[in-house]
Amino acid sequence: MKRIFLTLTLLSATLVMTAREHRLWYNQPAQTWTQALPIGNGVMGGMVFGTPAVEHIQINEETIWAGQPNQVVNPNAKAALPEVRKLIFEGKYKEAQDLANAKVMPNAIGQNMGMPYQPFGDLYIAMPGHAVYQNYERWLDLDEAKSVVRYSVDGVQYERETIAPLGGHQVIAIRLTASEKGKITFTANMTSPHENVLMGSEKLKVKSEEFATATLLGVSSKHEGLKGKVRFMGRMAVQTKGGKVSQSNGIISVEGANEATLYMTVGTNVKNYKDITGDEAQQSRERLSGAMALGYEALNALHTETYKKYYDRVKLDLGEDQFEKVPMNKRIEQFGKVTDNHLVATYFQFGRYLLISSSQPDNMNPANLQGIWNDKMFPSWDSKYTTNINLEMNYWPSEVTNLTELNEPLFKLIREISETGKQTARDMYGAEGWVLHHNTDQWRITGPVDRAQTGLWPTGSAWLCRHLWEHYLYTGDKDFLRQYYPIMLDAARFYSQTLQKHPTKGWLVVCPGESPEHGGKGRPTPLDAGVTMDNQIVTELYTNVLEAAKIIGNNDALLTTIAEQLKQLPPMQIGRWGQLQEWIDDLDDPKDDHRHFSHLYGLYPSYQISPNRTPDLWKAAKVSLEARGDVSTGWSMGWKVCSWARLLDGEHAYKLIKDQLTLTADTFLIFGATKQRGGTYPNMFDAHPPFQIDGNFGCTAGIAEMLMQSYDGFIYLLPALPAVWKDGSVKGLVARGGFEIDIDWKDGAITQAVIHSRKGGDCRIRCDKPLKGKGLKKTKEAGVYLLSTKPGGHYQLR
Ligand code: FUC
Repeated sequence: MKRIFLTLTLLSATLVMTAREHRLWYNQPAQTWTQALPIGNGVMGGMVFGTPAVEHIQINEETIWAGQPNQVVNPNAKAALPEVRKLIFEGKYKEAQDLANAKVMPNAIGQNMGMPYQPFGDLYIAMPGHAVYQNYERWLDLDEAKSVVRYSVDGVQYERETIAPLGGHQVIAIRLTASEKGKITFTANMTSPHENVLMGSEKLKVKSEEFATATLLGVSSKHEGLKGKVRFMGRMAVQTKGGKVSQSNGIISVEGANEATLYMTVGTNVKNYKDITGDEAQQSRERLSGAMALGYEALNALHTETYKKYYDRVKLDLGEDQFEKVPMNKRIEQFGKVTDNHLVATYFQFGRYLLISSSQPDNMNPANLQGIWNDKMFPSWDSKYTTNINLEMNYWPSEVTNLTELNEPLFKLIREISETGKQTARDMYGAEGWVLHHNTDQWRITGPVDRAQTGLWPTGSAWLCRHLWEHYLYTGDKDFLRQYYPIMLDAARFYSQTLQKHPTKGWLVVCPGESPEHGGKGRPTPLDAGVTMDNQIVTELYTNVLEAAKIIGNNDALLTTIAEQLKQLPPMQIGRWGQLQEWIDDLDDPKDDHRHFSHLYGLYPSYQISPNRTPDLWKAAKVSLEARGDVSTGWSMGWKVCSWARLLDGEHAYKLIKDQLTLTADTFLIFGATKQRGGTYPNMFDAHPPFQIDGNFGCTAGIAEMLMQSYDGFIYLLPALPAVWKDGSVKGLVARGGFEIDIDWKDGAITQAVIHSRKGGDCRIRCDKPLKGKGLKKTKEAGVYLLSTKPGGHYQLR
């Protein structure tokens, strides 16, 4: 009996281990970069093409950026800004814009506009005789975070497993196996698109064994007059079972091995945003030997364990996989026509996978505009950090989908720009505190870039501060709040000294500011004063600082000032067609379908607009969003999923998921010939177009928001469930207040919910359907229940 039980247990354990829940599966190699599959550990990123005859892995390392430590501030700005403000207040917007472009913007005096993130290069593995193959398949396994390629040649089955291991070893490892002994024969080499790279070779001692390594040394590019000074060294070596290994001219050859693992890494001289005195050769040696000393099995075990620690926290089941054998590109293509709920769950988990793979706690940089995956020397928008929505959107899923530690590189960036932003505040505005405009990069620039009409927007700093406060709300970590409070306070200090009294309205306003990146009807430029989004952002920062001060017991003199100023900030206004006004004047055009709908910042990510507290504004926000339309750029649609979820309209949110999961053809766009619309590439990357990762993250957060929301002191269970997700379950979403939420539902109604309380405390639950559970009390308000929890308590509701 005992033995039978043991066998059954082992069997079910094996079944659990082998059950594949989510993968991106294809039956052809990638022809293009947006068909290749991303792997990453936040430091190293790889795009695996899976071509049998010549495997191609495009390689990134997070610190390879053009240029060198750098700041951009126009010394004429301080003198010119009062005049720019005056012109705006006089309604001379065009003149204000011209003056700002001539005197305020750093590029007016030949300074650069921030540096691009650049690729390392490419790794190729050529296998002679593999041009003709059968039984081909490749996939990205989201449950185990690995890429697998499998095919056969002359009856021998070959397999390549590629990982970018988590757990502190910054390499990419490719294990090549075959169903027969002695069949692994290949040559491997690295190339780079950078100029004047040097190939080399070197012996590397790993434990007591010596390995031949091939190296590639390069330096990042000069850009907009700033010399490239990031030195990088790629390095690779191979471990084999059987066969012969040789190395010459940067090429590693393996002949007749039973099995081989190729390890590849990159070291750079970047120590931090202001120090590039590191030793790239030494770092590449250390990275490679550390991983090789462990060996593939141990490296992979550590990788899987580390990965699962994050990934397994949330499970989403929207139904069985009906299309397991349909390649992912086809599934995306047919999604608008057939119901494929499993695809939505996979897209959601892919978003979490991308954050785990591009934003690890000890990284130098947070996930950039493309995460860490970029094959272009000069990618769109430099693949840097756009802070008028894109960087923030990358981190929308981090708390709610239970990946809180992955915020760490974002918090590090905020710490660093709060240093560099002091100089910008002082030199540009003559103000204390710190400021960030609409872009930053590895060098943590904080001055305005591009044209005044997009770049002269000084509320990036305040927006980023909301991530600090929200982290506190989710975790209740007072030490964290104490550590970051000075940064929030100093961000507020900047506005406290730069807000202007509006000459006709009397309110205190940000000026110049703008509703990114467009102006109201009849305005020649976005440059303006007191736009709704700026008001909301400053309101939120001030409110959070005052709240935080109470929690940590701070009584800085500034608090009195900002409490006073808070009362003088412009309120949100409802305009002539019932819309939420985007600008201080009623300039909204009902035909405006601009991708940014910044005045709805107050609806999501913020919750200044809510159905319970501000029902009129909430209705007005709906009117605005309805008018904006659905189809747009990728990130805009991801944001709309979140926003429709906050408008408690699951059907409209789902419609946007369909719009987002529309296959984007991988063809060349002839400039001007095609109206750009967003969608999803065959590899599930979001298409702005081109690829921008924010859309993946925005939609992931939106899916979570459809299932559970938390603000106004409530936890909403299934607030925006579309009819098509009739039955399902979600486990491990996180609500503000530190509650972990599991929900099961059938026919659209909750069958069970479990609240796991991390810190104890009361929670109010809002749910349309009647709920019962131990300790759950009905309140006077219909559909609202009160639950008192203990730290570590689990509460089952039905
Ligand atoms: C903002 C957006 C663009 C793009 C860029 C990276 O400027 O308006 O659509 O996403 O960031």
